[in-house]
Amino acid sequence: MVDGWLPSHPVRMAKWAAALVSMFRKILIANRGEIAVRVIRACRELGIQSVAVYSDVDRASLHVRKADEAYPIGPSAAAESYLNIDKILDAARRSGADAIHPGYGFLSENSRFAHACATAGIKFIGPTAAAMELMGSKTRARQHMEQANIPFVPGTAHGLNSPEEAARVAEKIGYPVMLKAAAGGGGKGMRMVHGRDQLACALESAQSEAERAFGDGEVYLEKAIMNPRHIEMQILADEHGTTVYLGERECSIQRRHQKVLEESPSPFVDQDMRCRMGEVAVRVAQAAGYTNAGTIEFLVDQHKNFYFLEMNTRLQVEHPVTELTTGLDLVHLQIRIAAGEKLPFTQDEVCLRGHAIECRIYAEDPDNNFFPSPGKITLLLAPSGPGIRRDSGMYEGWTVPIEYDPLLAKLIGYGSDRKQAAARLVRALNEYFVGGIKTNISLFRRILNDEEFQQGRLDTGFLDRLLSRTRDQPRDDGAAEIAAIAAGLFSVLDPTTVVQTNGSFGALPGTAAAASNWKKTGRSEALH
Ligand code: MV4
Repeated sequence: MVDGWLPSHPVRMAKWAAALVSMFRKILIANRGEIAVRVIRACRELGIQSVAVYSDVDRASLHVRKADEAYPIGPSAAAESYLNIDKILDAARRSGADAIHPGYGFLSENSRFAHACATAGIKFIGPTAAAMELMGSKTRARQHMEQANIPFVPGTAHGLNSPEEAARVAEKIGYPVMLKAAAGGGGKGMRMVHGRDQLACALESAQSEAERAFGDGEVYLEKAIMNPRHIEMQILADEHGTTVYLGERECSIQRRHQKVLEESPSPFVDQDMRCRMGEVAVRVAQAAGYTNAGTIEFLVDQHKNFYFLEMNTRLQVEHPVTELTTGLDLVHLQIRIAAGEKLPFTQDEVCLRGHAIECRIYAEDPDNNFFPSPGKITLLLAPSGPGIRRDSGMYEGWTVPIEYDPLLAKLIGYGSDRKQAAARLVRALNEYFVGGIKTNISLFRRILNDEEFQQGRLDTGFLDRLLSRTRDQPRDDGAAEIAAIAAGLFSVLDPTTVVQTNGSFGALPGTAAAASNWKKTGRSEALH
């Protein structure tokens, strides 16, 4: 019953075990890929039956194979399957599931879904529909938090009605300012404005972009923080009024608002700052009446000032780095909280140990502007070993579909300090081989070898700077690459054939013959 290396008190553990009587019998996972597999694993460990749902193109996906049962929910288009509330609730009813875990993405932050689950008498493993709705609007959340002494970026807590109003506020707080969609997130409807002359035009385009993207054109204004860091705080809240924070995650390494590498702890955050950020995060969650796992995002400036940005009302992709540094299992705890249990530890008992770094392995081509690279995985050599965790949704022979997010797997390095975590990660990345499709694995070697990264000098511009540095370097004419391909081909071709074609490439006596047949076959497979 121990969830990690928290001190285990006999009395508390006995209560914990007794509470299991009211635990769910069967959980439906309304998701796919690595996160569905992650939740299935937690269910299995807790003795709970798991139910997968799948779209047409996902019928042979890993989550379908790993779950106890699986239900088809329709065509490949997400809108007709993973985003279809009726179909998912229908599968839940047919399977007799008493709870639904939404994972991340898809319906995970849809308050109508949470509401529909409650109406159907199925427990949604996450916050209430009301808490999700409050956090869905940045301006509403901001108004709601005004009493709770939360540090916000200076700006407005309501939508702008005119360019004149925007200009008055901008004049007061000083340019540059940021225009943001109230319903936004992910940078949609966001504009940086450097002066009065750009303001009216930017406001109009931000409003129409927000209207198109979210069906809500409300746009508000904040002072722009230059070269900020993105640091977020994990919280857990039970349904009995206890909220704790579990340390931060440094998420500044992003490309086009897509996180690429995350770590915990942040190299920028000291114990005092962590404590202050954690207390703010707990206040935000409590002011929202929040329950279950959640994340408070902060923008952090160069002077270590931090500002509440938004709250993510779901389990996040990068939750493993927090699991490794706290020793807690966040999915176990989500399920137990949803089942009505009290948190089995206090804030004082949470102890952070070591360092964890996560790489998001995507099916995309780093040499072609990170374009998606779907297709069949012909060969898969997966790393493991000391300090390595791999959460993966792929297997050899599986075809990566084009229809969904291209996240294939997460590779997490853990060590007693940042240097050891990074070294283990580099070692594991070099062991990783995914044949048949392109992946971004090579990008992580570049990041981890970068001097600024190694010094922990990160901000949200880090990755763009790294990528433009290498892009500007003169490329060779391809001769080295051609030579490498030729060498690879010759090394796996039958030496007798090679001699017939060109005697000069004949194998030296004893070397080719001595080479292991296993090695040869492996290389040959990899070249297909
Ligand atoms: C900002 C900002 C600077 N100043 N707000 C981008 C996504 C959205 N959730 C918040 N974002 C930002 N808000 C102020 N007042 C800079 C960003 C930003 C950013 C934030 C987090 C991670 C990556 C980012 C990349 C570009 C801009």
